[in-house]
Amino acid sequence: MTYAEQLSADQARIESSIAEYVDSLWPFGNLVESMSYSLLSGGKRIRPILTLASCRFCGGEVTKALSFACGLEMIHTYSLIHDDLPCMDDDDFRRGRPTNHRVYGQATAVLAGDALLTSAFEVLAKAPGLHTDQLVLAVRCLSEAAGPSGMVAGQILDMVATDRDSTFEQIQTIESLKTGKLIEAAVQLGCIAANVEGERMQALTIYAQKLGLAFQIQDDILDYDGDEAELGKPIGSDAANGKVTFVTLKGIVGCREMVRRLTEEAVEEIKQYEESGFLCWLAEMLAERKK
Ligand code: GRG
Repeated sequence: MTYAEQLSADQARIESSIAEYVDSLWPFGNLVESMSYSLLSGGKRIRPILTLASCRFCGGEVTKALSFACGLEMIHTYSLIHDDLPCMDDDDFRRGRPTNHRVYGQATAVLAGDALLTSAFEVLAKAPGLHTDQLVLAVRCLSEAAGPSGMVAGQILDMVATDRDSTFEQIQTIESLKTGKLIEAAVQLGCIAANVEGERMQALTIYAQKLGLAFQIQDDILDYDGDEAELGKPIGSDAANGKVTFVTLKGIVGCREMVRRLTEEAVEEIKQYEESGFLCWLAEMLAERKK
């Protein structure tokens, strides 16, 4: 199987597992419809793909990592729904479609996000085929990454960083929390599912830190000069909001260089391992992404 085929197969696994979970819910009002609208709307599934790939890299059975992967994607989806709300970024489009609150209204969008955040931990705690210790470790890993010392901390720092004098280090700190922590958790959840710690988990965590930063810089590049049709949302929102980004601090050429360097460093961290092929390929692919 080629790496591209493996990626498609894993994406299909994730889609059907998420769809199965949503189908199992009792459709109170339009809550489940609103959750499904954002959960099953063409996301790239990068984070759950990383979880499955890390589990494989550690010699684990990928089916054992599937619930962790889906729970993580639920957290990511909740964060996007809430981030798009009028009280936050006030965005009208995501993935080429109206944002959740534009379709279902703000109150339902808030509840859909809340429900996904809660469902994520339900799905983790019920992951089949794993020891209770692994389930507890996974819940701990994801709650630390998503909560007030992780993604939510990054979001509040981003909200208050209206200062046009923000430095590169300040922006890097915000992004490593807001975007980076879930990407780190993605690989760590794969290790936990495979019951592997130590050197491999450490190498994967550094790989994820580099990858996460490159991913965010690429996001800023795409907001500056991406293709709106391909991205599924208007570009230039950072500039319109007067946001300090990696592009305003380092310029487009500087940002492209940083993405290249960070990708090389990420690959360098894991390439000594025979099983690293897919993860190295994925890092290269993300550096070239257009959406
Ligand atoms: C509201 C608590 C709370 C947190 C929001 C992650 C986040 C924090 C906001 C998302 C805003 C944003 C555009 C961040 C930049 C990087 C990023 C996370 C992009 C979206 O992730 P992708 O590209 O999205 O993986 P898809 O659509 O593929 O799922």
